[in-house]
Amino acid sequence: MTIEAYDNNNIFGKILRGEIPCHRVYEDDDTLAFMDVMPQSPGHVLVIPKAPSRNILDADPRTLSKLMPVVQRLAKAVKEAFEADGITVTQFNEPAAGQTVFHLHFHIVPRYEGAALKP
Ligand code: DGP
Repeated sequence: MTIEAYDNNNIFGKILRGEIPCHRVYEDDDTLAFMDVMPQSPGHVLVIPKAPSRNILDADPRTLSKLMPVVQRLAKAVKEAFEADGITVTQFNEPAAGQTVFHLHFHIVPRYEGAALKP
């Protein structure tokens, strides 16, 4: 299977370059987190590496090693801030798996007992 090359023109690349706005909730040298514009639940956050990875299939393990502790930290913070009963962390790779923006990202989605996600 061949993975397409990273394309700088994806929307999260534009957010990283400051070409389009976002509601940022966390940033460090390697990572940016911001609110999803189409939240599946209030408090839906996206966490992305600053390194140019299309998805997890082409990501450098060093990129992932910096990203995952932030995903964990933000999952805990979002759970507390939104008083969620649980947190779903999802991540999609390639169109067949539901990826629509081709810069690696993790979804952090607050979940509540008995509540379905928005489609
Ligand atoms: P995925 O299917 O995993 O590739 O989801 C991409 C997510 O990105 C989706 O939940 C909507 C979100 N999204 C798309 N465009 C923008 C944008 O311009 N700003 C923000 N904050 N989120 C976006």
